[in-house]
Amino acid sequence: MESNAIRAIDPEIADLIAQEERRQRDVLRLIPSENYASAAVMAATGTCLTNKYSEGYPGKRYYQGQQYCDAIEQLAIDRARALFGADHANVQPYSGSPANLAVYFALLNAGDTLMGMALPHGGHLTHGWNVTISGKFYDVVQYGVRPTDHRIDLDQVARLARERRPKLIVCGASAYPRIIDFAAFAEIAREVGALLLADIAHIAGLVAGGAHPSPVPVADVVSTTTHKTLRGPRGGMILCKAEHAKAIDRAVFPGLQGGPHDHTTAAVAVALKEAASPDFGRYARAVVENAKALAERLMHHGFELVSGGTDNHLLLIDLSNKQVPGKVAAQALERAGIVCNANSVPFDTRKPFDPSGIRLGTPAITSRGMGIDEMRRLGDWVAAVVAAPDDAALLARIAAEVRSLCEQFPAPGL
Ligand code: DSN
Repeated sequence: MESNAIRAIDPEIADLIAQEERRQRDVLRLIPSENYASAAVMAATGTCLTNKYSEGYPGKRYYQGQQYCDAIEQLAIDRARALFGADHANVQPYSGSPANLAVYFALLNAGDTLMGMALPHGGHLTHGWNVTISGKFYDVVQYGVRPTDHRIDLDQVARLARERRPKLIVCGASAYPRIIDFAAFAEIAREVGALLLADIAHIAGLVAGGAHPSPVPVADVVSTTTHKTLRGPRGGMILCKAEHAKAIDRAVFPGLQGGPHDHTTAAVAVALKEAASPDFGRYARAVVENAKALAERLMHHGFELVSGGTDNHLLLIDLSNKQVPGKVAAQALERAGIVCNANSVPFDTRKPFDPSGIRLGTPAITSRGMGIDEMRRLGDWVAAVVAAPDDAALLARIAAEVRSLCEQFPAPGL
């Protein structure tokens, strides 16, 4: 939906946006952390709210002129609490990484012990990985998956927790295709006197739509982004038990951030309203059904899936048996109109920038209305590309077929 206002001032940027829009229409977008926000969500981000400063919280602001921003933020908070059944919601984090940092700032002191899932096993940078502030400011202990079945090793989690007595345990992942047993994490946290943070950035939409168990009843704090399976604008959110509300709010503002992005807050409110509809529950279930169908088709073609399949929105494929590095596969797939990302697999022997795997997800293509038949076609295309990543004619033919499939399933919001 091109804006004439942008073209009038800056045709160069208008052209680039138009080309990106065409790209999003014409390709199969399989990066599991991406989606298509609705036209309503995108429209809310492009409003006059971008002009306002609202440091503070509804009813307690530092600047005047807040009658509408207060109402907008309160609606977003109320909808987040209702959708997830949370005592308290903070909708101001700029995205997932600052949301997690705010949680650490609220609950930990520098040097305290933080336990999270290792990045190469599917965790996230902000869960204590050594190159990040979370890895540098805290005494980090990392758990991972079992070599035998690639499931989170809860025995290891319990053993490490007993040995190291972390103040905070983080569960949640960026590249883990299975259900996370939040209740088991909560039990371990309780046993060792730790607090539990569940980072549901990837699966928030599945949780909201009832397609993945919710951590809200058992975790002290839940963090998320708003733009992945939840299908909102780029943003973050923290849900927590009432007893942590003050500390979380203080850590977000003034602890870590300045004024909230009110245009994003409005778009978050819109997305939360959309996510509360029965349609969204159907969407969340379809995301998982599609991921399972794609997994089955790929396994039928001899692909090795980390953990042997999926329970959620993503698939992690180890391409070692195909003798094609992840990056080569991802680049060839993009030439065929199928966009994913190269990804490390657990116990990878290759480097993170040139890993053994690829990560595929179904949130965006499911938002286009694609279903089981399209997943089978997609699995066949992926197999053909990985079998012949240098065959330019084949890649061009598949790209044309992908474009014609995309025309049958219009991209929402574009
Ligand atoms: N970059 C996100 C992802 O792709 O999973 C996580 O922050």
